[in-house]
Amino acid sequence: MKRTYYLAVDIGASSGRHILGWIENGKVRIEEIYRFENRLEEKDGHLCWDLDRLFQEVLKGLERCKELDRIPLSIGIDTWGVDFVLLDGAGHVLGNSIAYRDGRTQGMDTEVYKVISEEELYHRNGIQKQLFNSVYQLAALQRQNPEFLNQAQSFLMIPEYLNFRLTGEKKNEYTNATTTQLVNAQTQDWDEELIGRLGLPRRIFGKLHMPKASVGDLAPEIQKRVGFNAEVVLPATHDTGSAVLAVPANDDHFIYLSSGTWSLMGIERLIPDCTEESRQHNFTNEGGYHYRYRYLKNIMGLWIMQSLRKEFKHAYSFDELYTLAEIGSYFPSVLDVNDAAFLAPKSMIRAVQEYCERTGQEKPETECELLYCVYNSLAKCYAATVAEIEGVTGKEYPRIHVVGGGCQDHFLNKLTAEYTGKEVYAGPVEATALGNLVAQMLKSQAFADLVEARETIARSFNVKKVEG
Ligand code: ADP
Ligand code: LRH
Repeated sequence: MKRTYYLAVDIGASSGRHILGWIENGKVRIEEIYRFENRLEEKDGHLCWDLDRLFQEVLKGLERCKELDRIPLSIGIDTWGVDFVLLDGAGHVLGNSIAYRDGRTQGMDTEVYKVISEEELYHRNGIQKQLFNSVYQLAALQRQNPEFLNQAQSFLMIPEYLNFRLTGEKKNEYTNATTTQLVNAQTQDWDEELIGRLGLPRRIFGKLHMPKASVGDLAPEIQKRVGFNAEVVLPATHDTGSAVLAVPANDDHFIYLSSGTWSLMGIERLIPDCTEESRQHNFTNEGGYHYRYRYLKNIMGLWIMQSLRKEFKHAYSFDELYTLAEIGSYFPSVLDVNDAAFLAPKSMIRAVQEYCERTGQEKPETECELLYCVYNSLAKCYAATVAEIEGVTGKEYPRIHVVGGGCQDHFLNKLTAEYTGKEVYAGPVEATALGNLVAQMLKSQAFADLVEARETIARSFNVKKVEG
């Protein structure tokens, strides 16, 4: 029987991948057909994404489909949230594609709170305060490059921009739009009043489309280059939204941990919680598939490990890293992993050491000490977050489902099980791409609903219980 293929292009902060998915004998099958690196680059004194290179990588992955003679019915792109580009009337990007870790938003919270209090902002959209949220990036643009906002005709998040390059169509998508902090949690649409009060040009924010909406066919010149046509479809274009779609469980007795460059830990809810208590805990209510909400916290995550590894003299394997961390397990100092010092330091080693000095703790000197210190601190933060979720919801959650690249980290999984006292399940690794595929499969009615899709995922992938 001829297979129907779907293609997920999932681009994270550290790597991007093209994953083909199909359904066979009642199971979802996936195959990675292309992978590429993603990284921050310094340009004109700012940390930026190279979107032209990323777009070329997207095309190379499409060409691979043709080489393999596996032409997808549809294509969906997801990426990290909060970052965006402004386009002028001719569709050209205005300025550099500055990334969320750049320092341009320093002090922008104070500027925004002159117009709207921090409390009211949260009560309107329920999005956790992160100084890199698009609302603060836009405030930075208003002050540093007002000409771009004056010229801008469209505001596109990164996946939307890549879709535009593929199809010529500009379509804004709901799940990623919620990460801007400009979408009202009750109306699930752009908060026009807030946008007006902030003095942002209303014209740049287009109609919000939900996952499963069509973007359009590949543009003729793209079809010529890649050798086929396919419909570009909107998944939950925010990667975390896609990842949580593919958590292999249908009950509500678990906490998920989407583990990659960031650790996103939380639960799914049908009603947002924009209360003052929730704000004080800095939980977010990101918009999800079918108007579900992801009630979660951002934890600095494996970014700290990625950055340490880049500075180490040897390119250790993951098994070697676990051995080194184990050797360092006597080391007592604990980091607040969410401290701003770890967001984009010049040297992560120095940032960790300086944090320990600043907080009167012993300074890690060896790779073993550094690794254990970070692992231990991350797992402690997971345990504290679990306690906060249980405190705020008044519910107990017996299980944690870890998904994403980081779910392969045996050392961290073991510590997480130990410190939280919960049953920890690891997998699927490619949850984000899977969630992206699920939205496409739901669109083509390969699944009746999300419950069926999640059941099928649970059946299709080897989800391992972590021994604590
Ligand atoms: P993102 O999408 O944010 O770029 P991923 O979900 O791809 O991130 O996860 C990347 C992280 O997963 C890496 O930084 C690394 O910490 C972890 N990881 C990847 N492969 C492995 C592995 N084989 N063993 C342990 N950890 C891994
Ligand atoms: C994870 C993620 C997260 C955002 C961050 C910018 O990749 O999308 O949900 O907060 O990147």
